[in-house]
Amino acid sequence: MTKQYDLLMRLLIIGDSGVGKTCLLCRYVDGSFFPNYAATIGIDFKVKDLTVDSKRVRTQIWDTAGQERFDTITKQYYRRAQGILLVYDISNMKTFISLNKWISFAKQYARSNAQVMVVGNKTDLDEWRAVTREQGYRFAQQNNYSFFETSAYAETGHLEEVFRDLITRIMINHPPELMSQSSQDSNPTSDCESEENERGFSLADRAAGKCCSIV
Ligand SMILES: Nc1nc2c(ncn2[C@@H]2O[C@H](COP(=O)(O)OP(=O)(O)OP(=O)(O)O)[C@@H](O)[C@H]2O)c(=O)[nH]1
Ligand SMILES: [Mg+2]
Repeated sequence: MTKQYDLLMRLLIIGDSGVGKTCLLCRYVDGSFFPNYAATIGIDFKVKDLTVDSKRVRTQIWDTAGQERFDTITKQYYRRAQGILLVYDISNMKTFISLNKWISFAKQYARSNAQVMVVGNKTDLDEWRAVTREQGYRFAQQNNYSFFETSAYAETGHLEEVFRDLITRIMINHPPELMSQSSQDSNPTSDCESEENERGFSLADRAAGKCCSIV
């Protein structure tokens, strides 16, 4: 059978509950925004294919629950990720301070060469901004991570740019053989065992291996 892609990458989205991780994923993959808040239960993923530097890249993007009660489950997914998006809400200082906790998890459980990007979300709420762009940038720089501000709500949130930057960094820092196709990779739903997210992915998506949730 013809290979559908050259490289498979696993990206992980982490950060406090409510910062907009699921909305960022939906905006990036489906181009839509859900204003009604439904906390992620456990972990979900979506798949997006794109071409970067003439390589067909399949990204499996894992969306974790930010609520502390799911930490034990979500930590199990750090190891498989080549890239991590560390998200905070620019209108909520507490979520920015929490990045220290998420970084310590990433350092403890992720691969040492995982590429990390700090993402300040909800720039459309600039009126209520609590974390300056400079603070976000400096924090990322101190940790040697890249930095973006964006908005899942606004269509001009530059999400394509955010993900392309992360994918390019991964391609530079990871040996290609670690991201080539394997039988397990081609059937990501084999990782899934249990209930659907409260937000509810369709059965068709699930059957196509495009999403799932694990509690
Ligand atoms: N104004 C604005 N609201 C946003 C944005 N992104 C997300 N939200 C809202 O923030 C709330 C939380 O969004 P989610 O994406 O569910 O948050 P989460 O980080 O996935 O939360 P958990 O699943 O609990 O970890 C929802 O009410 C969203 O509508 C944004 O860019 N701008
Ligand atoms: Mg969520």
